[in-house]
Amino acid sequence: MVVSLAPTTAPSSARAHRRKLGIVDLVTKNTRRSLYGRIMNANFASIMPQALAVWCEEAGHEVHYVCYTGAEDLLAEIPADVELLFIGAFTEAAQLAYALSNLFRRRGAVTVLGGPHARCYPEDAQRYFDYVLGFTDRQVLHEVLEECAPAEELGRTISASRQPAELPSLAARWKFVDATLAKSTRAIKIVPMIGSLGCPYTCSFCIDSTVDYQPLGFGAVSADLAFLLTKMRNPIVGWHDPNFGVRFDDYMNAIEAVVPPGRMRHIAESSLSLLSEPHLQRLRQNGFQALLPGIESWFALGNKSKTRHTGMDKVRQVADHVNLLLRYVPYVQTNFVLGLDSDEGPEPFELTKRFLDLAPGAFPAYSLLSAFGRAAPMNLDYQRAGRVLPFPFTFLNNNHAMNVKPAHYSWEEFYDRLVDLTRYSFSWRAIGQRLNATRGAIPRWMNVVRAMSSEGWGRIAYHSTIRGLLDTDPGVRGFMEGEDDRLPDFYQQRIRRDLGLLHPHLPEGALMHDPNAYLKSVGDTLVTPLHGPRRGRGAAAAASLNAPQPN
Ligand code: B12
Ligand code: SF4
Repeated sequence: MVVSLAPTTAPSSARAHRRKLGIVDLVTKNTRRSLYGRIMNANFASIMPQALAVWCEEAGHEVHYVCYTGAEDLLAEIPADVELLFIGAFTEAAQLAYALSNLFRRRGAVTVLGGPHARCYPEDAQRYFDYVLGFTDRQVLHEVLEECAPAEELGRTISASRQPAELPSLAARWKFVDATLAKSTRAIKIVPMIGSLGCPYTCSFCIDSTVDYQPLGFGAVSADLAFLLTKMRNPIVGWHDPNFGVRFDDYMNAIEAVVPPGRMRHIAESSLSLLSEPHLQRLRQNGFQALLPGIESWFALGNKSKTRHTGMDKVRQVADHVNLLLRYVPYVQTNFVLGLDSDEGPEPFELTKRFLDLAPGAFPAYSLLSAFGRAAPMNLDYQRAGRVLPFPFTFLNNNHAMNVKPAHYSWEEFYDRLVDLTRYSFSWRAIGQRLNATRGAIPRWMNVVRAMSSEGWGRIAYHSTIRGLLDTDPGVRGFMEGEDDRLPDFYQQRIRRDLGLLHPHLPEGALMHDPNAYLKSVGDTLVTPLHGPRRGRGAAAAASLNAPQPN
């Protein structure tokens, strides 16, 4: 990570008043941690809450930082008398964030939301927070720290005009990183790092398609890595760059300048188009242990896999490429999006099964097509067509609900095929084949644990439940068809269970949201909602893509 900042002068009012601040990074939305969650949640900590903690301390404030992994008692860890509470949340943790905000506002605190949920749903979040931050730099933060005023009605939304030019160094963040890693198992401790923001490409489904690419300084990357070697023996670095591998040579030079061979391991999300054999050779030399390329679809997004092929031709080409990756890197996760408008009938699902047969060593991660508010320009099309369903935020994590009505599937057909594919992917046979095709103790063990945990068997059970409810619960069917906006009991109970003791603090109205707020904010109108599936794979449909996992 990034340029070290010269010690800053605290703004005058901050010097005059040392505030007591809470900073919470909500990595999960509930206390029920699967086996995989127990091993991995602390490894998914975000960088920005740590950066804010550094900036706030540099400005002279007292900071209480908590990375919530599901094991902590949040109310015990955040002092009851904080003056300002910052919460970083993905959309799946929005309702937990709203409940916390409500509770702390009642105690007299001013609350601030940042992170993916704030960027995607600011209109909703400002009803429950005093401040909702988009791009956040030191200046935006100081504005909040100075003003620190409770909202009269709607919270104030503030965003810098662009991503910050610099972030605190790893050395400055270290005490927060260290406190979080103390919560993870000894075998896997992943240090969150970032070397660039934004992306030079413009895939219209992606949150970064409109954000300029900006390296944060390769000298700073080297400095961070050199620092890390003084702290851990054989560290694992998890790169959070939206698109790792742009400026590939600069990155590799920055690593090679300070990291002796064999001293560090890395994990990165990158597209197949960037993973040529010469690049893979260099990644291996530099200790890259896990790569997470996005394949997304057999009928669209060929540019990400560097192929013009579609269908079975693409399956063969991508499987060959993924097998090549596995010769250089022990762990590969392939990301797919299910339910895209370019998909129709059994073929996309059957092709994915053929891919699993041809590249058995890769761990498949499936995301259900999701439109996260204003994450991507493409979401306007879904809203305009009346296809976005008001599933509560807590279900919007690419798995617990698909909030876009599929273009070419009935829900029954979609869920039948989804359950079938998930069963195929995490059957004993597939687990055994994956084990045989993977090298190294940790990658092999990870693949088995993930398959048997919430990521595999847990998904089979969950999707099968939804499929059953489509037959037996008219409320669920009506909701998913967009004919009834009353939230079915099944979902209400899960929210109650997810929020646990905080459920009574969920503010009135915060269970549901307006799924078309983005469209309304641009002054556009809704086209008549669709009932039932549409047929035919048209050009417009093929263009309507929203891939929840870039790269
Ligand atoms: C790296 C990454 C991950 C990493 C690290 C996650 C983490 N905890 O940070 C991993 C692989 C673990 C991950 C997992 C998931 N991810 Co992810 N991930 C990303 C990715 C590629 C980059 C995000 C990033 O760190 N950018 C760099 C930071 C510095 O920039 P930024 O996020 O824009 O943040 C700015 C502001 O938002 C603000 N800010 C950020 N945090 C905070 C906090 C506070 C308190 C404040 C005040 C401000 C603030 O300041 C920053 C500077 O301006 C994005 C896609 C993208 N291209 O952005 C998806 C993305 C964030 N992920 C997404 C999703 C859905 C997931 C998963 C649910 C997927 C899944 N099913 O497992 C999980 C959830 C994990 C979790 N709950 O922690 C969605 C989020 C959508 C949403 N609204 O929730 C995104 C946007 C991808 C998409 N679909 O478009 N992810
Ligand atoms: S999907 Fe990947 S390549 Fe496309 S804009 Fe987003 S980060 Fe860039």
